[in-house]
Amino acid sequence: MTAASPHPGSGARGRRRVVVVGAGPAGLTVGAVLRAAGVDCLVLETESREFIERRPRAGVLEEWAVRGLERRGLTRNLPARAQRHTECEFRFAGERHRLRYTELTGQHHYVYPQQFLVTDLVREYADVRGGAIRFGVRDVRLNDLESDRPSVSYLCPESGERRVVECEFVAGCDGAHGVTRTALPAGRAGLSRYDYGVGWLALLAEAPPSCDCVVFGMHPRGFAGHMQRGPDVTRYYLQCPPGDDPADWPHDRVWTELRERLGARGAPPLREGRLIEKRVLGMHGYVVTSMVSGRLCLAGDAAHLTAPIAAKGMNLALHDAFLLGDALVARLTEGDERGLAGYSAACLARVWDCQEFSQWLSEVYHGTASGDPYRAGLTQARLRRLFASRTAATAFAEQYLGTAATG
Ligand code: RFL
Repeated sequence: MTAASPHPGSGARGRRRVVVVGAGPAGLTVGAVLRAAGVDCLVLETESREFIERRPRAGVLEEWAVRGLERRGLTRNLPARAQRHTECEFRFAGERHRLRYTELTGQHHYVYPQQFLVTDLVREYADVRGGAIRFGVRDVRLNDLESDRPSVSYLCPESGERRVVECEFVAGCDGAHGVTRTALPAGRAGLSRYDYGVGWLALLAEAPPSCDCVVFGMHPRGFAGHMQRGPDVTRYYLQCPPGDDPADWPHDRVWTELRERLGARGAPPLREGRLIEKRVLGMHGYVVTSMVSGRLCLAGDAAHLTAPIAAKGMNLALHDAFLLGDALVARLTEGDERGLAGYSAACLARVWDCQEFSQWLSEVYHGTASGDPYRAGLTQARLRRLFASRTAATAFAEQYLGTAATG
């Protein structure tokens, strides 16, 4: 990506102070913060506006993240549309166990589907704050990132012409499959990876929730999860072999398996519905060990991925975006370098905290079905401790709510 011949066939050239690559929660939040401070920027996105406003993914927002959005004037619709969650339920050995995390910590979760948040952020960035955004761009390339005049180029969707945008900073917010991470110079930015060795069949059902809270089912046949997304849509997860084909999971097999794994004494029956999304996620994580190189700053999934085990990815993306947006504003309006200098370390403290919690929780979810009696024994010990010790339950609650993390 940092080739010597920067923009072959270059056409029109332009100039902005910041180019943000990617219009997900991270990129749009950075853009909205920049626009609120009057900083000129451009957001580039490969998909269409309609597509990103409908793409279902995450749904759980931590309270500190909502407060952060609120402080930046980014919660126009959220208070009216988000649900407030105060407890979750673990089901194992045929019994239900409630963990009342709000009672323990005073903090709660919000359930607000990612596509609602993205819709709000696009509107705020582009329509309200007048931010420039190009949808449907192709072949985004980054150049001269180590100089003080970096540039980003892309193919214009209408004309097919290459446009070049010179800038002062590039915010790499293009998710797990984007191009900005690959622009980090080899050898300088370390990448560490972890593979959980399991897959999750991620499902969206056109059905009301089957319980009033998030449910985690630990079963000898594998983990199963239930998460509300709205009055008529519910997300379910089923542990499966990594690389399984979603086509091997027809409607009846899915619901039989969910009933089995989420079954417990006194549990309300599952409310079945048409499956509108069915995809297998390989459960893995990675962390880029410096999120800044020259004039490129990464944020969100572009810099780190946490498997959706603990529902952390969107929250981490927002945490990065708050810090990056504020740091860029300080640098570009007052010449204050301190935010950018500490940016990577401040983000990574929270990122590693979430990686560690995901590992711990993964063993709780997956040990029972591992076929290894030692791992199954560890799972049982962790679950017993959670419900025998208020201190252990509070420590879990703090990590689940993201209040234990520093930064
Ligand atoms: P995104 O949301 O992937 O946005 C990146 C954007 O960049 C675009 N793009 C490019 N644009 C320009 N040039 C390129 N070369 C580009 N390549 C890509 C993409 O089209 C996209 O619009 O990254 P961001 O902003 O860092 O946000 C991260 C979150 O989306 C992610 O962490 C969460 O969805 C993870 N996640 C969850 N996180 C939570 O906090 N709570 C949850 O409950 C939760 N559930 C989930 C999840 C992720 C899931 N999947 C699909 C992996 C459930 C699932 C099923």
